[in-house]
Amino acid sequence: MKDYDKYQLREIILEKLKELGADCAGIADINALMNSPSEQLFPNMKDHTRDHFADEITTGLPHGKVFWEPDARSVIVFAVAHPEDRPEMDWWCGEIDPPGNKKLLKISRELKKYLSALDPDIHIYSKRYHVERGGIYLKDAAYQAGLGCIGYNNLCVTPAFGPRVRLRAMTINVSLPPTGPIAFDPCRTCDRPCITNCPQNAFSEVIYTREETGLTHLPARNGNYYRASCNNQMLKNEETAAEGLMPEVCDHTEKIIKYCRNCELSCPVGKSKK
Ligand code: B12
Repeated sequence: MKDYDKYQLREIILEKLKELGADCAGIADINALMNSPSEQLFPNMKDHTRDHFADEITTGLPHGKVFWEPDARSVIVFAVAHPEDRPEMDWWCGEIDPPGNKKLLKISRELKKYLSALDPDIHIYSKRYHVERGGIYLKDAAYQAGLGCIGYNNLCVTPAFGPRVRLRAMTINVSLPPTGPIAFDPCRTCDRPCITNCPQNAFSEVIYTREETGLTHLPARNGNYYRASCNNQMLKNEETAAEGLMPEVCDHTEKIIKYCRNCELSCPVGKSKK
């Protein structure tokens, strides 16, 4: 491998991500992410609705365990903003990825191409979306990379865009200086419209406690996010989806699924930013 200054390589990566269209990016310490709060809670979750691909785990690991490439040393995390006035970025066209996901994928492909050309000894791995298929817990990663904090809405809240971002991660075989966590907590002084605007009251009951789980970091901070209720809304969104055309992703009509985003759209953080 070329003799890089680690800070220099980090800047090259973060600059390139910006150039490729990422709206936020950072580096997480891989050790801080091994056995992160989400990974610890996962096997003890009280419901496992919507664990995609649970029947076809590709990592060979127990369900919910994160696969780390043996030579991975740092985690690159980036986000693409999904502003309220561009709702189509989050719309599924049947089973076809929303435009926002496609953009994230394109950025990771381009970054990989760029770094491999820069130095063939750099190994960079695109992490899948689902943990069952080799992904990582993206909110924990975003927190560690300094992209934001985990709010009362159980989402990563960024200073510039609030929670209205979608995340993606890659691992790299170079130990880079982490860019996070950062001191940022807008939720402390907020009256939490994210919680009151949930159509399924998914935040209305404490499901997990520190005592019972042994964890300091619980879903939605107070252990009051219930996945099954949230998922009921997603199922409703699928059932009520109307046929339509999204020419930018598909050349024929499909069900256009617009999943609920109330917990992110009602968050006041970063609202003035486009
Ligand atoms: C499965 C999944 C779902 C399931 C279940 C969600 C769940 N939380 O259980 C369903 C389908 C219901 C769902 C719903 C939604 N999802 Co979803 N989902 C995922 C997925 C694939 C895995 C999440 C998971 O299983 N977590 C495990 C459980 C155990 O953890 P948890 O409930 O999240 O709680 C943990 C964290 O909050 C953490 N934590 C809490 N406080 C702190 C503090 C610190 C310091 C740290 C380190 C950690 C931490 O610890 C908790 C465990 O104790 C991720 C992608 C990924 N690979 O990470 C996207 C993801 C979390 N979803 C996302 C989004 C946007 C949504 C929705 C808004 C729907 C939509 N329109 O896309 C809703 C919002 C739900 C909510 N408010 O939490 C985004 C979040 C982006 C962001 N800004 O944070 C992600 C990251 C996908 C992406 N492409 O960016 N989702």
